Amino acid sequence: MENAFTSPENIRWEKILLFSLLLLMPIMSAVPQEIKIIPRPQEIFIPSQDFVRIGSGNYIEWDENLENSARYLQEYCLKYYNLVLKTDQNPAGSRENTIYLNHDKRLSPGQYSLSVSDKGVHIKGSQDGVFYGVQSLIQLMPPDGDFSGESIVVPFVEIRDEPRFEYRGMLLDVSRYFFDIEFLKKCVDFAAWHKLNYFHVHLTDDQGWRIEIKKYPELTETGSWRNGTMTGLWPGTGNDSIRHGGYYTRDQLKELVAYAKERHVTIVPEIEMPGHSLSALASYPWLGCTGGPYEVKQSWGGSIDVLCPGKESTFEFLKNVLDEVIEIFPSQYIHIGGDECQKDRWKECPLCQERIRTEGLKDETGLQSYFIKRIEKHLNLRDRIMIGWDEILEGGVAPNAIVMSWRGDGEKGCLEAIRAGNKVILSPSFGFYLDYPQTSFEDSLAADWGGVTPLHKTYNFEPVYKSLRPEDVKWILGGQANVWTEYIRYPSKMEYMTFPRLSAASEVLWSPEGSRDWEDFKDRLDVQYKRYRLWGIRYNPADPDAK
Ligand code: TNX
Repeated sequence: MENAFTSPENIRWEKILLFSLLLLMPIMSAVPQEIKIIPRPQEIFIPSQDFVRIGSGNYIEWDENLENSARYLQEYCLKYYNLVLKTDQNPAGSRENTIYLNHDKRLSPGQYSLSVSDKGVHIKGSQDGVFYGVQSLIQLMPPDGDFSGESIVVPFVEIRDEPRFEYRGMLLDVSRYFFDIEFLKKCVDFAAWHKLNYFHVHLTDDQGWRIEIKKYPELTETGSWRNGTMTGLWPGTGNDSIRHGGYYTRDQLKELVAYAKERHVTIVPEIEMPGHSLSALASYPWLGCTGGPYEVKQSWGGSIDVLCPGKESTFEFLKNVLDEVIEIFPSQYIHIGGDECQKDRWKECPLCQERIRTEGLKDETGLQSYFIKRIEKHLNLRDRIMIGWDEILEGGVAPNAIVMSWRGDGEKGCLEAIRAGNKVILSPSFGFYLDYPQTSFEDSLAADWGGVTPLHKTYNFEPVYKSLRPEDVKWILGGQANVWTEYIRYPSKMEYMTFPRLSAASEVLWSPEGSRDWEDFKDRLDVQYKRYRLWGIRYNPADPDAK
């Protein structure tokens, strides 16, 4: 039946339109995308509007020890563009449209240069630097993905770049809710795409023990399961009575470490002590002052029952646990928690009181300090550096420890640590806690103990506080964004809470302070959203200026 829309006249026009669109298509796909990289590189120069075309059959040539970055890029191009690139260590000299990965001894660790010109794509630097260069190259590729497998275009550009801070981290709490190992690998990808180099896994807490320890099987038999979880925001509205738990085997964790290493990410394990340890106490009640019985906690908030430093057996246990942790994780940093330890039990415990007397300690705060210092000594003997939350400053800080400053805007803990001669990593709950809601109209259940953390609050956090003296700055190792999971049950929610704030945090930690520009960041965010979709990341699409 003919009608106004299918009249021969209209069909002709449709054909013409379609034909001209088809003609335009190769031109459209040949237009390189604008250069919008997150975190923003230090220097970008655009010599012309020209571009290089990379297609299936083209090569990635790599210098010795850079094979890892070459393989990563090869896999990336296959996965997201269906491009089949070849890799080769031997420079052939005459190949067209080649990506070259080369050492440049003049560049310091983390620095890289990236040049896209009629001579091809050249990335130079140290091992880490070249990997970061590859990450920037990835962000020069079409953000929409293109699965034709024929070719993609990469715009001409000259980039020189380096990280502002040496420690750039994110944390996932896997104790409050368990996330499977595949999701932890995805988190490593999140880190790598943002040039973050540490992924801190909060493996133990009152609500669950998540790491297999051969010597203490009850930790996972008992300690990794709870019989229900509180519902509603703290202090809660009830209990779901659903058994929840899970743990990672040693092999799974070693696999994670290897996966992360290929992406230049170090996994920092955290074993909480002496507070936040109820899952250990439930497994081995002799670890507590009262001897129990204890249960893996079903609600959020702290626990009055903590590890007993009056008994030698507690230290024996912790040393054995840490020795197994060290076997799995090559990280030079081992995190021992140290936060929010309630001292009520220690006040009533004869063994703790005896310890205070015999060691000449002032009080229970002194006992916490004694505890942490003993643990640090053990880790130092094994050539590892201890990290602890800023409470480890109380009662005298362990001499070589790194303080992770989290309370408030992090400034107080930072200044105290530096005055005591300790290095600092900043992960302030004001700005870098990604479990807090992103907007005030957020309707999902989100931790409300720290208030709303809009994107610009994360973006505008400045780790070098005005109160610091110039000579203090070198004590700041970097910073970390934390995803606590009391109200984050599933990976999709984790992503929704994390993005786009992790992108903002990465710019705080990577880019020069002077280049931070909110309007410019928002402009680049539009392309980042497309990349999230390409990478299969769920994100909060709220207006970036939403309060
Ligand atoms: C404080 S940060 C905690 C965590 C909670 C978090 C919730 C820190 C060292 N302790 O145990 O999960 O707040 O935002």
